[in-house]
Amino acid sequence: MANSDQNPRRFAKKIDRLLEKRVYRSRSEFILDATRRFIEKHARVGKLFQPHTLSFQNGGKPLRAKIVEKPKYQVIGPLKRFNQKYTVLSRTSWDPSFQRLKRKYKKTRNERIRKENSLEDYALRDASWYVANTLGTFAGFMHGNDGLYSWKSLEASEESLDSELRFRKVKVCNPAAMSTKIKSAGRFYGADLVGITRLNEFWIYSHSYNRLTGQNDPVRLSKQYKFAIVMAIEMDYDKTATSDIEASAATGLGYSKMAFVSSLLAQFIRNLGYQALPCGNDTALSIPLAIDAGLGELGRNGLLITPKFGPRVRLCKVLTDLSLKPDKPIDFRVQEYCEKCKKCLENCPVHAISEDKTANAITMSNNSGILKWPVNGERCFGFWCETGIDCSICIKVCPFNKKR
Ligand code: B12
Ligand code: SF4
Ligand code: SF4
Repeated sequence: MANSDQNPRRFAKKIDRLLEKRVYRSRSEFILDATRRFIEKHARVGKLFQPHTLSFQNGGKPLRAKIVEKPKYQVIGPLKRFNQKYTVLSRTSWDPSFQRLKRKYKKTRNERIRKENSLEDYALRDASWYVANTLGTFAGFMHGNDGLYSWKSLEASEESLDSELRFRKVKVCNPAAMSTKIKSAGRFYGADLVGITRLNEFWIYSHSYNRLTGQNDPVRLSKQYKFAIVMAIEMDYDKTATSDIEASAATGLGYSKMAFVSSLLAQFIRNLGYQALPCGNDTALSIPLAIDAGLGELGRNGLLITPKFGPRVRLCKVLTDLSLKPDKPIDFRVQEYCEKCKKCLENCPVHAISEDKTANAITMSNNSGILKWPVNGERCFGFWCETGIDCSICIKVCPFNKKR
């Protein structure tokens, strides 16, 4: 906090003046806001992230996260919104070339259960996906706006003693203070990192795809949804390090937590009188939203790299019309580090990760217009089907993936 705030009497008077002016409604609101400003100030000079980045030496200098005005990715253009129908996962339900792979996946999985005696591992793994696969509509792998990801509250207000709450809309005089509250609620519900960005419409899917019905409807979001609250959920370090059935259990638990955390945060916002759309993998591209919200940078492995957990996180988001103060992107020299490192490229068993950057799509499942190391999702998914389990090698081997 500023020097003048270090004298307790002057600090108390300052709060009183601000309360009189109605800048803040309570002392705790002021303190929360001052804490937020303190964190921002120190993150800007690179102090806060130092413990997590110290071990990454670049010519002897420790890498530090700086807050920057613009995200570090390069838009070459033209940008076009991506149709969810063309993701590898959607293609498993309509593209004939994926049918053999799907059969292979099931066969290998059954064989592994029989021959490797891995029934218990798969049992643990499948159970960790339970919330995602039932209440979370496959964690929004398909369409959104369903189950826990419903865009309206599922609570029957007439049955709730607390329903009065819904008739009072909270006035937002200070979007920064509201952002602090939203972030602290997100963490309270279980998110490990929370960031806020203005919603860039290019990251919204042009069409959603329902893998059960084959429906491919345009995504038409009202302009009122100006902000995305992006949340990262850490996945278990030791389980991810197996990069096998146990790693998939960590992934599944992440998916179940996504449905839980995003639906609770959306309900909190609705209780304040605003609209909130909880999203898993549906509706929008999570990685560019997370980068815009200051959670990290894009790595060569095609994943969001965070200063605290590296790429070992799952992402979900809540889109809202609540007035918030967006965060700024960060730079901790991931792109520069990836130029030399190449560990993900060297360890990917099917060479799905690229040597060179391009802004062109390398398969029908890539978007174009952004300069990045493209990932061949067809090869990646093909490997999962060969092994009967999804893969996490490019998370495991990344030097930014550190045990806390
Ligand atoms: C479909 C999908 C896949 C497909 C591949 C993508 C494809 N081509 O279809 C398959 C099933 C193979 C897959 C694999 C994996 N996935 Co995946 N996947 C998705 C999903 C559901 C949709 C992404 C999409 O639409 N891709 C199609 C086009 C856009 O792909 P693309 O052009 O190659 O672009 C990729 C990146 O460059 C980036 N991106 C896209 N546009 C832009 C724009 C800018 C400016 C930037 C900077 C980046 C960026 O996002 C895309 C991610 O696939 C997202 C969730 C979501 N809604 O974002 C999770 C997601 C990206 N996957 C995730 C993960 C972790 C994985 C795996 C490690 C598997 C695992 N163990 O969980 C591997 C890693 C593969 C890799 N190295 O990229 C996480 C990433 C978390 C993180 N730290 O970033 C996400 C966000 C899911 C989640 N809930 O957390 N995935
Ligand atoms: S998840 Fe595995 S197969 Fe897919 S890109 Fe990463 S290392 Fe390669
Ligand atoms: S393994 Fe190396 S090259 Fe790949 S994303 Fe991590 S730091 Fe970048």
